[in-house]
Amino acid sequence: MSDSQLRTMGQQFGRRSWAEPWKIKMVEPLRMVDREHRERALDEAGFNTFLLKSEDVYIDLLTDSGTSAMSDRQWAGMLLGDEAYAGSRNFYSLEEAVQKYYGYKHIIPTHQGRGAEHLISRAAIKPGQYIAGNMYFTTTRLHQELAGGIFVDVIIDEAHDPQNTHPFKGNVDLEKVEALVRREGAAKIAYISLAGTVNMAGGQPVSMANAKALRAFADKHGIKVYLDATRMVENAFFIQEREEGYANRSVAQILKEFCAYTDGAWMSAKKDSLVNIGGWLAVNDWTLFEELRNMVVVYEGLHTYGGLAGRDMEALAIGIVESVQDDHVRSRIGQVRYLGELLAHWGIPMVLPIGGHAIFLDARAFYRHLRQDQFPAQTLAAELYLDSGIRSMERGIASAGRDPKTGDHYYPKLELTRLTIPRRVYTQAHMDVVAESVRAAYEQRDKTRGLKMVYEPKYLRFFQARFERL
Ligand code: P71
Repeated sequence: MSDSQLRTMGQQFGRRSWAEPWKIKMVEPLRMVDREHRERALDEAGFNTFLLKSEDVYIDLLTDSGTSAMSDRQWAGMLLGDEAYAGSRNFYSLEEAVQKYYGYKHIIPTHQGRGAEHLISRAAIKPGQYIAGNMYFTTTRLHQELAGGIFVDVIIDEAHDPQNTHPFKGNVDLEKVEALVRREGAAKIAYISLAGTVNMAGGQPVSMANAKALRAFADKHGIKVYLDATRMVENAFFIQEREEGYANRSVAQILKEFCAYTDGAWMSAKKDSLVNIGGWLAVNDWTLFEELRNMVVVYEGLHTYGGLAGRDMEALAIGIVESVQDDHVRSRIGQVRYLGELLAHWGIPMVLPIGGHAIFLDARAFYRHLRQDQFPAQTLAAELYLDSGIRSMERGIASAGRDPKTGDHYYPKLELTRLTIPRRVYTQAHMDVVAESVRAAYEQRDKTRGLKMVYEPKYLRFFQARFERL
């Protein structure tokens, strides 16, 4: 071998290179627009990346939700759609896949995650009750609050510190739950809301030991545990990688064991399960299931389609099987890690350890001269778009919204800009372009001005809020 300076990624990391366990058979051309066009587009979008037209975006890292590439098998499944109003055979494929891989008894399809959140929140929360959760998620907490519940964050403190490298930063702090139970009494706790790879913490996993301990705690007090299974497959990969005793268990085995410590789950299948639309709700208790099955016909559709077409349910059933393959998860998280390692190597501030679905840039550390109510993370999202047409998402003060009691902004500890990687969509070369753009924004950080909010909708304001430069 010559002593050329060019080295593969694997060589740079001192290992053999790996590659994706698939090849590309259909492509979607991307449109590249110039800086002047981007300035106009961003202005028209009120500096909110949610309001950009997808056509004006080059590399779209807004979300990993519903943005995955389906496989040839899934597309073939679309043609097997049984579009009967009732009892579609695709519902039974879906039910079987959820039972087999997640292990719950009774399944209700929903159009996406928040459809399921709506139903479980209404059925399981009495007004005035508390929900203890390992960090809030926007739609989850909103549905809990709309049902009259009060959300209490019980994630470990490490999760709020971007630099802390705890391997399971998604863990529940049992002492915090215990304190809540002592203060309010177990009857005032509607349930424990446990999420896999906690989104707002940076895609950070929960350990199996924590899930087990939580189960024991919940049993002692007669409290239910419901799981947000949206990215639970990715969580299972981290357990395989990091937790003693799991290195030789498959992702599928770990997933099923973890779910067994919970009483039910809701799912946005648009993430782990590799589909563009879909969700479900699953519980083991028959009485609760009957209530949910009754409610789904009011809000989503009949209990054998829940707002989905037959073809969507088939693609989802196949997506579940593909999603739990070890090779798939390893390369999916490996791509996120590739981008993260480049950025970390260049000293870019971000949440560590690198999470499952995204890189979360620490916007507070980018823009030390901006106050949090000058929207640092929103500013960084705008700057990245201007630099290269990359679309990211604010996950800071704009996303956190306002305290319903006082009307003040919530001031979350984490002020992050998320670069979310869709599954099976972009290549390593795309990741290189993204990394260089982040570096360019970082180099400009001292010259960057913040934003002010000039329009604020009442619910989930970050979706439609508008901003102007200060
Ligand atoms: C994400 C999304 C989609 C989203 C939602 C709200 C604001 C911005 C983007 C959705 C989730 C999620 C978790 C852990 C439930 C949902 C709702 N995430 N739980 O990260 O991450 O599911 O979108 O299918 O209704 O971009 P839904």
